[in-house]
Amino acid sequence: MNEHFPTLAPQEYGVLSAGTPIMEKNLSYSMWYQGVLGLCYCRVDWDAYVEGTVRKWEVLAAHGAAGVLGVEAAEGYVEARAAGVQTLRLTFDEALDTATVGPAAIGIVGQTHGDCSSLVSAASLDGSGKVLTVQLRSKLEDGDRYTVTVADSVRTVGGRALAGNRTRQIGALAGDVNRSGQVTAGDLLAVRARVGQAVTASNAGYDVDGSGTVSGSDILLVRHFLGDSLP
Ligand SMILES: [Ca+2]
Ligand SMILES: [Ca+2]
Repeated sequence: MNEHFPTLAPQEYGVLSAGTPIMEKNLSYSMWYQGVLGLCYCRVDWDAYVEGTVRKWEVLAAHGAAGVLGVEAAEGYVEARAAGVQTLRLTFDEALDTATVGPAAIGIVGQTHGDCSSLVSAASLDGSGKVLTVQLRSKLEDGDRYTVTVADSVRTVGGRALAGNRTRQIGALAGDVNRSGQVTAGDLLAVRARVGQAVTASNAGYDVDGSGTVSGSDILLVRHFLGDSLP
């Protein structure tokens, strides 16, 4: 950048000061800084546009006749369904290079259970190349917080490294439907308030037993987990 916008040495500043009216001098400096700032903004916007990032993390589980439903997992999400965390779906904003994607591309480390990456049995892209489904041999042990990481070896179809955050912290605590980190009476009440609702992706977390309906069975199951908590 200095090649195109050389920093003025003090003596050059003096020459400019001596030969230029004060208003004009201030204007020239203002335009210089605006130009540099403009270039910085262009660079930031360009990166956000061209580099692949994970746009959505979801945990999938079966819900009877309602089918397999994904619940979006924001940072710190807690999976409350008894099926636990066994299938993840990551949506990217760019198609990934299939050759760089596989079970080894996903790392999972539990706060108390340590490295669980060997549980990943498959990581496969859909036809668009943007949706990655991660399958585990068995669900993650209940009662722990896990950090899921997409390896930095994953590349987009264009050969670029991923940008942005490649990790997500996900807790596994059956019955913690309000994601407080503990299974309490509050979770029982939250399920009770939804009894009878048709199960969709927006309320699937309350169908704790995965039956496809929110019912008294889910309340009983949450009661079974009362007192459980995350580390
Ligand atoms: Ca709770
Ligand atoms: Ca149910």
